[in-house]
Order: sequence, then structure tokens, then C-alpha cells
Amino acid sequence: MAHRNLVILTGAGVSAESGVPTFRGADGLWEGHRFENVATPQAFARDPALVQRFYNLRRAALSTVQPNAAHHALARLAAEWKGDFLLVTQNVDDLHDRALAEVTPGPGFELIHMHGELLKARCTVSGVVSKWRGDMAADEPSPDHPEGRMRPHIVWFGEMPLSMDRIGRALAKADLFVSIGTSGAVYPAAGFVQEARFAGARTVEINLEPSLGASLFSEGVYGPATETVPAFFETLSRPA
Ligand code: BV8
Repeated sequence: MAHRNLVILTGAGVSAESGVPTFRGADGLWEGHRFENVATPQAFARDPALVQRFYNLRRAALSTVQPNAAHHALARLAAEWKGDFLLVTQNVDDLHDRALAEVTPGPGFELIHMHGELLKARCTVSGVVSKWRGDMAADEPSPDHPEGRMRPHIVWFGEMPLSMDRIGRALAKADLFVSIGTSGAVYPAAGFVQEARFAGARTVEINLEPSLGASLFSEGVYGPATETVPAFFETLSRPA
């Protein structure tokens, strides 16, 4: 059966083979800090230099990694898909963006970084978001407001993810939901599969191994994303 309204959710596993560390992999620690304790507004208020260093290092590392076969397979699908295709990523890297820049996505395609982007910064007073490639100081002045400071444009724990209304509308009309490379540990992203099931969508998990939410999916495809993602997309009949 040809699907028309596609929602795909990706997590750190889609970037793992590009060399971007996952969060809950072997250690799940960063310089001895639990990730959940650094990626919070409280940590930023308490120790802005530590939090800025966490993001400065990850931002700088982006220049050393490239999109992999899974990112390119998703970009090809975005170019070929005739229906609506919403790609929601939890990842803050720009690997989907770079792979998509090499194709011409169809008119029904949209990419949403629901947890923000490493290459963007936000003024703490005006909320204005701007592109940011270099390091950010602990008390980085804001170009948008005299009292503002710049913070990473990242959704921290306890903060509302971005574009949730848009995502909810796409899930409510999805006929195919695919989750790729996520542990299903973080909400609200981990709950998207239930919204898709409620809409009657076919739900597929593609991951290295069954995630915490594996039982919620109608199908599971397991193995490295650079192999499983291109192979799975080959099996998808394209809407006319
Ligand atoms: C919210 C940006 C509510 C940061 C991230 C107390 C107070 C408030 C909220 C909560 C609370 N307690 C719990 C919550 C909810 C909380 C939450 O879910 N916590 C968890 C830890 C229990 N969620 C939130 O706080 C969210 N906000 O709830 O707001 C609210 C309501 C009203 C008003 C205001 C607020 C915000 C969550 C967003 C946090 N920010 N990222 C940064 O990146 O620095 S989350 C972070 O985890 C990343 O975005 C990451 O993408 C995401 C999920 O991790 P995964 O992507 O799944 O990565 P992981 O390492 O876990 O797994 C990788 C998977 O890949 C594995 O399964 C592995 O098997 C697989 N894999 C590995 N290699 C491969 C592979 N697969 C295929 N191929 C391979 N080669």
C-alpha cells in the first residue's frame, strides 16, 4: 500500500556512524557530568562557562564529521516523496541539513529540529535566534539587546521542545511513522509513536537494537542505520 503522509523521527543513532557520540551510549557522561545535568537552564544559570564549553566543543566537532548513508537516504526520500513528509530530528547537529542541501526536497517536505540546533544562538532577553558558528563565552553579549546574553539555541530538559503544534498536526494525519536511532528515553519525542498509532499509522522502529518503546511499534528493523535505513526505503512504494 502506498503511503502519503509520512512522519520520520530521528535521534542520535542516525548520526552515530558519522562519529557524533550518542547520549546514552557506553558512558552517557561528558567530562564526568551526567548529560541530563548539563543540558538544563539551572546548569546554565549555575555555571554558564561549563555549559557553554559543553556546546562549544560539540559545535566545533561538527566541522570534523560528515553526513552518512542514512542522512543521504533520508534526503533522497525527501526529494522523491510526492505526499507530505515531516522529518523531525531530536539531534542538534547539522547533518540532516547538509545532506538535504545536496537535493531538492519535494514541496510537501519539512525538517524540524525539535531540540534546537548547535549552529544557532538565542538572545536571553529578546529571544531572537541567529546563526552561530564559533565559540560562545559564558557571558556572551547579545547583538539584539543591551541587557541580553547569548545562549545556545538548544531545548534543555524542562524546556518546551520547538514546533510541537506543527508536529502534533502531522502525527494526527500520518499514515506512516518511522523512528530512527533513538532510545525512546526522552519525552515528548518518545510519545510520538502513540500519537501516530492513534491516527491509524503504520509504525516502524529502525534502531541498532530494540529501544525502550519497541513494543509500541508495529514493526522493528534492527542494525546499523547506514545499512537499515537505505534498505528500508527501498521497500517503500512511493505515492503516485
Ligand atoms: C519537557 C538537546 C515539559 C540538548 C535534548 C522534570 C522536569 C521537566 C521535564 C521532565 C522532568 N522529568 C522528565 C521530564 C521530561 C524530560 C525527559 O523526557 N527526561 C527523560 C531523561 C526522562 N523531557 C524534557 O524535559 C523535554 N521538555 O518535557 O518540557 C514542559 C511542559 C510544559 C512547559 C514547559 C516544559 C525536553 C527534552 C529535550 C532535552 N534536550 N537535547 C543537547 O543535545 O545538548 S534531549 C537529548 O536526548 C537529545 O536531543 C537526544 O536526541 C535525545 C534523545 O536521545 P536519543 O537521540 O534517543 O539518543 P540516545 O543516545 O538516548 O539513543 C541513541 C539510540 O541510537 C540508541 O537506542 C542506540 O541503540 C541507537 N544507535 C546507536 N548507534 C546506532 C543506533 N541506531 C542505528 N544505527 C546506529 N549506528
